[in-house]
Amino acid sequence: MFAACLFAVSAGSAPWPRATGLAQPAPLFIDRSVESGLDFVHDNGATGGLLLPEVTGAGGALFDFDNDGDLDLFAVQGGALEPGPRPRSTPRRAPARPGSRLYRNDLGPGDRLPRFTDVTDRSGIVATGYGMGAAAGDIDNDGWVDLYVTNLGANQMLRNNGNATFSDMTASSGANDSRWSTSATFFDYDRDGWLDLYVANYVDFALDMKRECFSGGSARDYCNPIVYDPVPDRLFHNNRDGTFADVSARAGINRARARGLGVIAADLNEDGWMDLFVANDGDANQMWINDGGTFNKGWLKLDGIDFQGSYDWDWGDIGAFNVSILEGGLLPSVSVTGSVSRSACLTTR
Ligand SMILES: [Ca+2]
Ligand SMILES: [Ca+2]
Ligand SMILES: [Ca+2]
Ligand SMILES: [Ca+2]
Repeated sequence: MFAACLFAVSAGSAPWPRATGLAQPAPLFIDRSVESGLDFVHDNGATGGLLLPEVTGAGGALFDFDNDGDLDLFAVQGGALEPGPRPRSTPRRAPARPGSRLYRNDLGPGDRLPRFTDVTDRSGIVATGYGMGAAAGDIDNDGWVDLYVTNLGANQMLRNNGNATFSDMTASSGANDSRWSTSATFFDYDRDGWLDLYVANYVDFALDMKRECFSGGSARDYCNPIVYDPVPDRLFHNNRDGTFADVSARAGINRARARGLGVIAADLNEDGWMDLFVANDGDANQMWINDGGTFNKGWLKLDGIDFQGSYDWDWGDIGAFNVSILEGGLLPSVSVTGSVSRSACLTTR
């Protein structure tokens, strides 16, 4: 049975109470990026054209690419979408080097602060597309974690060679998707011991399709994504030989067309088959229950009311921008975060 909890905080309503005369607690987190060597600066490429991709990126991946026991970082970069002068305010600092970057974690014994070194060039990674996200997983079971990069345009499959270098096997793998992909996850949907790949796609967009949109005050503004048609997601089956097959139709995935922004995989109903939760932007989210290799919309019981797997809590165009699995309970929980003002959590019991 599923139970769910919802909470919403309006950013424009009552302010947080202010503590008076009390010692402020020490911060839980301190930004150590620069001193740890993480000099990455994301560039959304904004030139004043108000292009939708400028406000959708980007993510990254924490994974141990060199198998030394610490997490390294792949930071996904945007870049220029069209020529033109940049507004003075963006980016705050120009990226020192183009493209997505791989940082090796050089944390040593006794070190309290990680030290990251940009090893992109020596890794052979050339990821200069307009990036959105990345997924990490060992696609060939050789013990070295590989990487998949989602882009506005062609994606990339990067095989970890096990010697601190990567090979671009996008073409030979057959796991490309030239649409606007945002998020991806590796998971073994058919339980054959080989990681398969789910790619969440967003909207049908190209620079020659850009539209002018206006805010309520009639000033030009970024378009609501509903201006653009959604495109279906894609499921790739790992053929165990370095290639992948598009099984979206066979698995039932392409029955849905929605503006996907985030995807996670977990066995939500504890039947031994990995399920999916896809967070969409402005569209109903999707919970796909894996029925032995094909996917059906799942059901969620919310305060005694059953919701079908595609549900929308009437949040209008808030959508869901991030999903993550929390493993704290008896069963995985899914948290869906839409913005700083609205969020929801779904727990399974
Ligand atoms: Ca490492
Ligand atoms: Ca591998
Ligand atoms: Ca598999
Ligand atoms: Ca399941």
